[in-house]
Amino acid sequence: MRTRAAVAIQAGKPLEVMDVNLEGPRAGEVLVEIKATGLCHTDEFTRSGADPEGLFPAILGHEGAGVVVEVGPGVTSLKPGDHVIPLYTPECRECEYCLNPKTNLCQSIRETQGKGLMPDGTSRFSTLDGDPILHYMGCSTFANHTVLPEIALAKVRPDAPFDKICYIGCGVTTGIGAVINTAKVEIGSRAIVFGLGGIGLNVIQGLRLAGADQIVGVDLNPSKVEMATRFGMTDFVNPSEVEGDLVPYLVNLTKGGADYTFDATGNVGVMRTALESAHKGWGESIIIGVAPAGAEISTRPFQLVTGRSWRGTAFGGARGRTDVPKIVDWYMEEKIEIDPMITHTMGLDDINHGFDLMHKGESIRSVVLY
Ligand code: NAD
Ligand code: AHE
Ligand code: ZN
Repeated sequence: MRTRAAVAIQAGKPLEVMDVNLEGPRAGEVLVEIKATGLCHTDEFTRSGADPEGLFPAILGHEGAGVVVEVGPGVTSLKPGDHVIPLYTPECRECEYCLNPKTNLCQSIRETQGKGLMPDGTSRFSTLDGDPILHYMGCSTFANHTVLPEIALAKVRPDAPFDKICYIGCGVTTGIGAVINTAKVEIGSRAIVFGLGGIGLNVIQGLRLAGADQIVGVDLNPSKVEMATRFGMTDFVNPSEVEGDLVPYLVNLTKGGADYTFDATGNVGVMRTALESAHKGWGESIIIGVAPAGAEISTRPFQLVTGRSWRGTAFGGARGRTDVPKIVDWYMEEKIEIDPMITHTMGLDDINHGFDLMHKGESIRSVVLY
C-alpha cells in the first residue's frame, strides 16, 4: 500500500513529508493505522545527527497510538479494529530479560530494531522508486500506517482518545515509571527533577502520585514553572539565578540532599549535579536523559563510596504490554493528567513546526494528528 510519512532523509535536515510504499505484515507482524503521535526530544536527538545509532533515510517517531488494520500469519493476541500503542521496548515474555523481574529491557528484537529493520532483517518501507527506508525504534509513528511486531504493541481500551494516549507511548510512562518502577519512591521523600519538559513533568506527576513531600524542579527556562507547579512541584530553581555552586544550594534546599534526583535533560554536566545533590548515605540519582554520541558522565568515586547511587531507566522500567494498558486506565480514571501537557497539535505537513517549538522551549508536547 501507499501511505503518507515524514521522512528523515539526512541528519540535520528537516523531515520531508511524502508518499511512501509500505509492505503488508509478514509472520508475527501487524499493520497499524497511526491516529496520533507525539514529538519526543529523542526524535529530535536522532534527526539532528547526535544519536550514535541514528540511521538515514528513516521514518522517525516512537510515541503513537492507532488501530490494527491487518495481522500477519501467527498473530494471536491482536485483531483488526483493536486499539494499540506501539512499544519501542517490546515485551516478548520469553527472553532471558523478560524472565528476569529486575529489567524491562526485552532483547528479543533489539539487534534488528537498532539497525532500523524488522526482526527478519528487512524493511517494510520504501520510496515510490523502490529504495528502502528504515524503521526507527521499531515504531516509525511519523507514518500514517506502519508495521510492527506483535510483541511491540500494547492493546488498550477503545474509549481512550488517541490524541492524548499517544503520549503514554513514551513521555508519560517514562516519567511516571522512573519514579514508581525504577526509583520506587517512598511516601514523604524529597526529590529533585532536572529538566521540566515532556519527561520531567511526568516525573513530577509520578512523585506526587508516590506521595513525595518536597519536589524541587530545576530548569533554565522559567516559562516551565506554571505547568510544573500545577503537576506538583513545590520549589523551583533556575540555575542561572543561583550564585556560586548549584550542588550546595540544592543540598541546603533539601535539608542535606534529596532522597531521589532525576535527570531529564540529557546534559552530562546536569547528570553530575543530580548525582551530587542526592543525599549522602542513601540518595539515588536516576538518569533518564539521552546524551549525545561520545558524551561521558563523571564524578569523584567518593560520591558513590559515601552512599549515593547512580542508576538509569529506559521507558520508565515499564513492561509495555502489561503496564501500558494500566496507565491508559489511570488516565481514563483521572488518576493522572495528560491533557494540559499537550500544548500544540498539528497535521503531518506541519511536523517540522513542532520541532521548532521544541527548540524554542515553547511547547511541552506537540502531537501530530493524522
Ligand atoms: P524537552 O526538550 O521537552 O525538555 C528538556 C528540558 O530540559 C527543557 O525544559 C529544557 O529547558 C531543560 N534543560 C535543558 N538544559 C538544561 C540545563 N542545563 N539545566 C536545566 N534544565 C535544562 O525534552 P523531553 O522530551 O522532556 O526529553 C528529556 C530527555 O529525556 C531527552 O534527553 C530525551 O531524549 C530523554 N528521554 C529518555 C527516555 C528514556 O527512556 N530514558 C524516554 C524519553 C525521553
Ligand atoms: N540510540 C541512543 C540511545 C537512545 C536511548 O537511550 N533510548 C532509550 C529510549 S529514549 C525514548 O525517548 C532506550 O530505550 N534505550 C534502551 C535501548 O535499548 O535503546 C544511543 O546512545 O545509541
Ligand atoms: Zn521518547
